Amino acid sequence: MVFGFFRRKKTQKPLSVGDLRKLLKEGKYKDVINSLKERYKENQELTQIYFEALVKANHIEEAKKLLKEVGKENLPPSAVALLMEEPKKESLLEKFKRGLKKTRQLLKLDSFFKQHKEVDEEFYEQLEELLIKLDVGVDTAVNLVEEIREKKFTNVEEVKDFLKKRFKEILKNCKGEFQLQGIPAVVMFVGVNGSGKTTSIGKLAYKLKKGGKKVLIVAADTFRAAATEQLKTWADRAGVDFVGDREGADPGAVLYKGLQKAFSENYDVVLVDTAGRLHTKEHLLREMQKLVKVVKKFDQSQPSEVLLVLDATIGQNSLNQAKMFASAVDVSGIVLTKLDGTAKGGAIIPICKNLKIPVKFVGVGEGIEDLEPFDPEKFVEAMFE
Ligand SMILES: Nc1nc2c(ncn2[C@@H]2O[C@H](COP(=O)(O)OP(=O)(O)OP(=O)(O)O)[C@@H](O)[C@H]2O)c(=O)[nH]1
Ligand SMILES: [Mg+2]
Repeated sequence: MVFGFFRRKKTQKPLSVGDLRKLLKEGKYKDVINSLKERYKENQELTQIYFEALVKANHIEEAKKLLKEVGKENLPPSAVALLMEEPKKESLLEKFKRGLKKTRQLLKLDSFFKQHKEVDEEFYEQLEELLIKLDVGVDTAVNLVEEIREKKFTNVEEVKDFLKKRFKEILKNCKGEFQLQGIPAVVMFVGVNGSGKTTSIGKLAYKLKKGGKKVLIVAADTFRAAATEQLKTWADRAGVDFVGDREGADPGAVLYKGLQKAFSENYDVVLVDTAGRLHTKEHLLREMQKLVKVVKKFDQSQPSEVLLVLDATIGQNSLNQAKMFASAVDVSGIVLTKLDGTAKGGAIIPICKNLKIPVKFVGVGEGIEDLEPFDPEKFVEAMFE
């Protein structure tokens, strides 16, 4: 059987130039690469097709090597141009600005300060209203306006600068470094359903992989149908390895299997997805505790991080969720997702003030690059710009 399989493969006719071009057109770059890997040097046409497939499949290093080997004059100019194109890098400030677009547009923070010329009673009242809409919390809004009154500013710009300074001071207490301690470092993601755990794992896996880490994703959410499939898709997108099982499997057993692989195959990081909903809240929290125990069986000092994923669009309501999870497991950091989907960008302030859990990452969109470490300075600048 096995021999038959190999024989069949060996005697298979190589794909023709026409077939290869068709595959290219259909976007089946991997098939083209596999078919030409051993024979792209046979003639220039095959080299060109191979090069184009490498570029389009984002195999940048191999494409650059081939370019150097054969020279750009022998390769299709459009593919060469595509390869040389610098991907437009968005700065952290730009990313936060994009993430805070709704907050900025709907609340018109910037024009608010431009509109007002005088620091008068009307200004104080409108400022308080604005801060409440921003979801910084009523107490904080009232207190900040009180502080501003006491300062007796005469210029609106001074008020804006003062507010920026105070926001930064408050948020500085919530800045926390993402910790990867131990090899492998185990990072667990917890949070209610729909908060963005799976998506954030995909984004973080991609980031870590780009940073040269060997990453394994483990699907310990076996409760929801399609959860494993969704996570697998993210693992493929990020180009990292994956361990999962069928729906309804014991999450602890899946985690055990994943950790066995991670500890024996030299992984640097293990990212663990967990369920967002079980039969009851108590059941969910107990499950999280059980998963932590499984991790500790492998290494008492793990998990390196337990990240609580909170959806920014629900604003301050996320405080209750946070308290619930923190009552069951040692939450070490927060991932605040969907900042781009809300005008309540200021909710990070009460989250920071009340929870005293550092915000480690912020999600600013659905794309694979839309996760950034939380930087209070840039965050506040982006909000007011
Ligand atoms: N706009 C935006 N959408 C996001 C962000 N993060 C996650 N989402 C979306 O939120 C939805 C839920 O995200 P998931 O990652 O599936 O959430 P989850 O916590 O894994 O949910 P369960 O598996 O049901 O527990 C998806 O449609 C995501 O695309 C973000 O930063 N911005
Ligand atoms: Mg999920």
